[in-house]
Amino acid sequence: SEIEGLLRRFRFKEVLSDDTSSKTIWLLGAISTTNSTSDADEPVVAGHNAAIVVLERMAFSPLEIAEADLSITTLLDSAVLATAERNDVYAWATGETNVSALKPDLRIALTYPATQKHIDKHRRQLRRWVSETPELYAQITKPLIDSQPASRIQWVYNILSKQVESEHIVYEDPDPESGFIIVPDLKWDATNTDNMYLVAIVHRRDLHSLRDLTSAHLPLLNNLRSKATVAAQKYSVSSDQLRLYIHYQPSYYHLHVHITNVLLEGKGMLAGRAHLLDSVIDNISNIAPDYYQRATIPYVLGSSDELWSHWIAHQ
Ligand code: M7G
Repeated sequence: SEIEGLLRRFRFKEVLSDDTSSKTIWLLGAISTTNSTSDADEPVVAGHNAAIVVLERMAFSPLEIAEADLSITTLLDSAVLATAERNDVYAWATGETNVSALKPDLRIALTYPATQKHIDKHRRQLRRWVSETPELYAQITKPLIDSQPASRIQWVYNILSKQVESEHIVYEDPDPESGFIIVPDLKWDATNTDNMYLVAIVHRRDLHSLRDLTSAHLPLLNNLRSKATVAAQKYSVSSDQLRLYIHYQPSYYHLHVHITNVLLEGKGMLAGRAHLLDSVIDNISNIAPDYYQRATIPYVLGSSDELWSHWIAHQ
């Protein structure tokens, strides 16, 4: 096959990244345009001979699940129950099963020729925590938000002006002050309600992030809280099955709220980025009307985030 031919000519250069939770590794290498073996040291050139190979261990297939009893038998036969441990009622070990040899258990994906963008996207990022005080917000973050070109959130304006995605609107409150539009998020196929993922985009254009919210916006936030419930009912997801949160930092600086089924779990809900809407409302209502102007907010930055270099430059 074509992919096989390309993979045979792949010369490994480096591991770009690996992820233990998805059991995936990303490899960078070169696929030479000639067939000779003498060019083993040929440099990897983005957009030319560069190739990214992704290896992913596959989930248990329906067949393997059906044959799970067989897996246990072969596991015991292979007598590789190494590193067995026991603690109270809990016991664990590692082993090998050859049931999987009957069917593919590895997925290979290839990007070739890979551009520099492809390579950067998959290269492991450095990550670090920053602790954003109101002063650091004013010095570092706010200038960057203010300098964002409007084109970054053109897609938001397209939704609000109903030029795009209007046929998918799940709920709209047209009030210019306390209104918003709720649409299925890009990440959701809008079919499986277990993964329900909606996004509420507010009509007013002066709220960029969590930092801008004060008690003046409680009517908007409370309105959104209750109408999100109405929107989710269209997918038979009830009020107590919803996870509503605001990202800080968000990718787009126009206030929006993530509305998801509580069954859905993912990176977008990690501590340090997702701020629950209910807590936001409570902090503003019951702790201080200017809570988010006074709070120190910690978050994680990745080295490819635009803010990263601004924090480094500040030190
Ligand atoms: P965010 O908190 O700014 O950043 O959320 P994140 O993308 O890093 O989570 C923006 C949300 O809007 C995300 O959940 C995106 O999947 C979603 N989104 C982005 N775009 C460009 C679109 C779009 O064009 N349409 C819809 N419906 N959702 C989008």
